[in-house]
Amino acid sequence: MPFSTRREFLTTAAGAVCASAANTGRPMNVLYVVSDDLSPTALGCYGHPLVQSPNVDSIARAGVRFDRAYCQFALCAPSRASFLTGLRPDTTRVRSNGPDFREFLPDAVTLPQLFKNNGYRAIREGKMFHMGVPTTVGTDRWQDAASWSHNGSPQGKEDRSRGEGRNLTPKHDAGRAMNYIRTPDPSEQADFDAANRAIAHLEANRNQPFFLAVGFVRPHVPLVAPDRFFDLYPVAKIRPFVSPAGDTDDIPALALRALGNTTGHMGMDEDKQREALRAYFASVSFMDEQLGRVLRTLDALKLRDNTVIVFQSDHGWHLGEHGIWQKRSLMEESARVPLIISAPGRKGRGRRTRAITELVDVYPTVAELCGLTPPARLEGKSLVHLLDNPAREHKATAHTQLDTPQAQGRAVRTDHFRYIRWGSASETGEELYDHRRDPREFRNLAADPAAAPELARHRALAGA
Ligand SMILES: [Ca+2]
Repeated sequence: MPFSTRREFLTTAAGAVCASAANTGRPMNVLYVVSDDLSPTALGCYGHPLVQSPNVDSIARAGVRFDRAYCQFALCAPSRASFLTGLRPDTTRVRSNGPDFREFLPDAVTLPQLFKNNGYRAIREGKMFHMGVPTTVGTDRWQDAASWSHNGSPQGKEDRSRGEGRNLTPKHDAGRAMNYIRTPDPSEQADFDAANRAIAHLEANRNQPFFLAVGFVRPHVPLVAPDRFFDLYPVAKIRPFVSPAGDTDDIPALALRALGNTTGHMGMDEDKQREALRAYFASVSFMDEQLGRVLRTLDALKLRDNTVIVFQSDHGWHLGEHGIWQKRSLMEESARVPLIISAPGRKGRGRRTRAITELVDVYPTVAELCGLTPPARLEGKSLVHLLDNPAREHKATAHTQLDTPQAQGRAVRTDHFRYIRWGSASETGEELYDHRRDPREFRNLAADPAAAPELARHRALAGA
């Protein structure tokens, strides 16, 4: 615990105890930002050569960038139920985009709820728990009212937005179709509204402790962004991902079936893939600009020195690697997430960590940074030690799950390997990738006798 003197512990308006920022004596606030379906590979600070994300990058300069952070489930609802309760999917039992975690865990204390219970204003604007995009944008379905002092649902036109565009994969439903719109007016978008609302909350709560959660829906499809963001990415500059010939030949048939209709480039030829990438990058930059408006207000109100900022996604996203797009895969591109944490006074400022970490670790981390006592049954491990010393190790394994109508998948990531096991009533399949030699996971070693010892070790690590 970084705060030693009693003086640094303050009582909140409601008399609950929370930590204060050492150098301000004010309670430690939280700005918690989740960008939906954001791949770490599509951010400037994570090394993308084209993508412009100056505001996300600014958080990385002020905090620690996690290079090997993994989600617990490669799908919206299960992942969000997991990191917001601090419990793994097998505990929340949310394994699809349908059930509400309260059906199984009525007494869970969620991350925002912990803050609310400790006298904070716990404020939601946008997608935090599951939200069907575009179908339930603007509603508070699944948003767990018990977690919030304010439960806000920004409005957005989504695929009903004005502007030019096209659906590159018309056979897919609205929540999956690679549909994009170059819209003339940003103000019709939920993320623009979310930023407006977040700014108003910062101004209204500048003098009291807040946990402000902002859930941006971009770059989840439909990929809607103002024209000028598309103009940042001329298609001639965009290079679709090229996998080696026969790349998917060694992926188990059950795995390919489990991935469903987001393989084979979703039927998009190279030109369409370029258009899809452009629209995705434009959506990332549009989201980034909304984030920037919120950060500028935080700075204008001089709140940065006593505010923890967490920026993350809910899971990764394929951009054509192995011919796969979107989420619902257990490969590195879908399991790995962007995670950046900036906390006042931490020694790791501006550095990155390669420690193996999980999104289930975020809850105990934010609680510790604010001096709050989290529920005893959390299943993650605080990352605070990495914010002071990013060179340290954290965990030996990261676990990601995926259940689809075709199969159940379990993956474990270790320092050098990714192991994936698929199972259905009648079939199984395994994948093992050596990240030292094959970071793009082109060669499945599961059938390679030379890899048998590592296969056995990872089977055990993946558990039952
Ligand atoms: Ca998502």
